[in-house]
Amino acid sequence: MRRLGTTALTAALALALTASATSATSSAAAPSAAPTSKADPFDAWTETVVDADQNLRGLVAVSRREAWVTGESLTDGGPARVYRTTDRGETWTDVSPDATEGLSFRDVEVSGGVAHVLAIGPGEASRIYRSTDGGTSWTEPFRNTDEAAFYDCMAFYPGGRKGLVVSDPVDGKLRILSTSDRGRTWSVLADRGMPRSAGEFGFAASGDCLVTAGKTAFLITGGKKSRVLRSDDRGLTWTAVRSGIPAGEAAGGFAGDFASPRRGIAVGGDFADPKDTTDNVAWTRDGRTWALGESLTHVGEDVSYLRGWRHAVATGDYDGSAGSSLTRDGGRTWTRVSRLGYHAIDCTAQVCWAAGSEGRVGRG
Ligand SMILES: [Ca+2]
Ligand SMILES: [Ca+2]
Repeated sequence: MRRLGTTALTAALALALTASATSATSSAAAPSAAPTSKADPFDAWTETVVDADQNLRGLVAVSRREAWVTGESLTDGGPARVYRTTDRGETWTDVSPDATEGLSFRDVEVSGGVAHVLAIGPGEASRIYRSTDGGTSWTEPFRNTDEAAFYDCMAFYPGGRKGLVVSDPVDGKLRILSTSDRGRTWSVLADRGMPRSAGEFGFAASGDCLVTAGKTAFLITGGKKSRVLRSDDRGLTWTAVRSGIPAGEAAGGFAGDFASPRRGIAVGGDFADPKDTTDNVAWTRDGRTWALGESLTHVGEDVSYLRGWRHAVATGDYDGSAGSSLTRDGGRTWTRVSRLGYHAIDCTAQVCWAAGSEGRVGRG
């Protein structure tokens, strides 16, 4: 029964996340650039609207030139879309699979030349699409048939051969789906090495509630417990510690990023009260213990390191709580650098990309 409750709660949250996009502030161009501080690798967004009917929560930055974004339609029953640019965001090509009406594409990964898109939701709404030709054609190597499962986030290990997807708890434990063949086939891992997680789940806010660094995978959770789970054996066994970000029905850690298996940042907040940003950042220097950083002044839906471990950008945009902030000290302190907020952010060594409400994409 608990697992039904959890599924319903998360499904409800997913709907809430979709609905909120319609009430988001309409897009506006980034304020004209202030004089650039050479010390900071990020200072402002340049924004374009790729498809105003899509709430974009999936994003992968492949390079300075190439990025992919994925979303869900703001029109009832409309198709979920996938867009790709290979010219620094000047043009975006619709590379969506067929028959995606009503789906929510909340995560995309490109690794080793293969693209993977995760559709989230209860039962058969959770699916994975795969393309080896840049989105020209797609296969569907996984469709969930377990009504108790609700997949949230996907991550691949370096090289792209092995990858994991996490589902909200089934029988009281987070469920892990695994591939060892570049996403051609997926199988559910045994849950013996997973701690119990009643009422704890991942948030499908930005596709980064599950992330990897080297051979280590991390899960950032919220709900009844707000924790970071760590696996050093490809998802078979996990250890859990509290992140310090406050737990709550729609609160906790929403996403994380790691510069290495030791250095990471988690961000979050409360989707039920997004203006309450108390203690919504945590950081680690050993990959095992977490300390709270200075709180962001906006909800934290995603975070991405830039170069090295000191600089990272956190962003979020939910129900009037929006902005982007830069840390220069690995997550301890933060400076808000833009009033523009997005659901997802991903930075390469040279550039940050962001994806958000009403088809807005930022580059900076
Ligand atoms: Ca992901
Ligand atoms: Ca991201």
